[in-house]
Amino acid sequence: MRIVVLAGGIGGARFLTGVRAYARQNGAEVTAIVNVGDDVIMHGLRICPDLDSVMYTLGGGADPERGWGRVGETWTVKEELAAYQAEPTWFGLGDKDIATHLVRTTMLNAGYPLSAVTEALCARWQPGVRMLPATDDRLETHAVVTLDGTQRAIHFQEWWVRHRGGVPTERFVFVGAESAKPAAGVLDALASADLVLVAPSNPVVSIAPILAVGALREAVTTGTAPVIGFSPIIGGAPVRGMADKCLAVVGVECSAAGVGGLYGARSAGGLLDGWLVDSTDSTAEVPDVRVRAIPLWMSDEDATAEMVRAAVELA
Ligand code: GDP
Ligand code: FO1
Ligand code: CA
Repeated sequence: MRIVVLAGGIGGARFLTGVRAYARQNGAEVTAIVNVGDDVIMHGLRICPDLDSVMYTLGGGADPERGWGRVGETWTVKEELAAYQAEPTWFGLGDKDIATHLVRTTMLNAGYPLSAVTEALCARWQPGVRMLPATDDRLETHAVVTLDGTQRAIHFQEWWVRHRGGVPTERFVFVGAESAKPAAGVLDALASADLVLVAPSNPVVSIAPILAVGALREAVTTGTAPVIGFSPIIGGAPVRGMADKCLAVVGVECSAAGVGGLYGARSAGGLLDGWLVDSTDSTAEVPDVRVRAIPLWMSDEDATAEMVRAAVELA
C-alpha cells in the first residue's frame, strides 16, 4: 500500500511518526507532502520550519517541548546577532539548527531544487518516509493586517512569532501560489497513492498553502485514492498552536465540524471522502463526508498508529 500524507509542522510530524509505525507493521510506503508556506529567509538563510519539524521529529533530533528546532540546542549565534542589534531580533535561530539552514542555502544557491536539497538533508536524518516539499517554487504565507492604522501584508513568521497572531487580521495570502508547480515527485506520488491522509495540521496555514498549488490540489481532489482527514480541533479547541486564531480570520468555527466543512466533500468539489474526529466530537457532521469518531490524541506512536488504522478502515 502507498500512503501519501499532507502535513504541516508539529502536528504533521507527530502524525507521521504514527503513519511510519503503521507502515512498518503493514508493509506500506509513505510519502509526506509538506507545507512550505512558513518558509522564510532570515540573515540570508533559507528556513523551512515545517520540513525541519518533520525531518527532526522523524529523525529523533527534535525538541519535544518547544515543538520546533533541535533538542539540546544552544543559542550563541542568536546572542551574538542580538549584540549587533541585527534584525529581525524577534526571530531566533539555534546554533545546531543553523547548520541545516547553511547546507540548505548553499545547495539552493548552487541551483538544486528544494526537493533535492530536502532529500540530501534526509540522508543524515533517515526519517523513514519520503519527504517532499509541496512545491520547489517560492510560495509564502503572508497575513494582511492593520498595524498603526495602516493595512499591510506581513510574512506569516512576523504575524505569529512577533505579534503572536494578536493583530487585526483580514486574511492570509499565499504569495506565489498562482504560478507554483508541484515539486518534483509530488504528482507521481499522488498518482500512485492508494490512500491520501490529511494530517491533523493547521487547516488554514499548513494544509491550505499545500492545496494552493493548483495542480497539486487537482491531483488530490480528482485522484483515484480516497482522501481521509483528521481533525486538529478537539472539543472546540486546538490541541496546541494557533489554529483558533487562524480559523477566526477565515470565519470558520473552531470545531471538528467547522474544519471538516471548510475542507468539504470531494464529491462536491472539496477535499474529503472521510473525516475522523475525536470521540468527544461524536456529533460532528459534514455534508456528504463519512465522519467517524475515535480517540485523536497523538499521545504516543501506538495511539497515533491506531488513528491511521481507523483511516484505512474508513477508506
Ligand atoms: P505547525 O505547522 O507546527 O503549526 O503544525 P501543524 O500545522 O502540522 O499542526 C498544528 C495542529 O496540530 C494544531 O492545530 C493542533 O491542534 C494539532 N495537534 C497537535 N497535537 C494534536 C493531537 O494530539 N491530536 C490532534 N487531533 N491534533 C493535534
Ligand atoms: N517560533 C517562535 O515562537 N520563535 C522563534 O524565534 C522561532 C524560530 C524558528 C526558527 C526555525 C524554525 O524552523 C522554527 C522557528 N519557530 C520559532 C517556529 C515557527 O515560527 C512556527 O511555529 C512554525 O512556522 C509554525 O509551523
Ligand atoms: Ca506550519
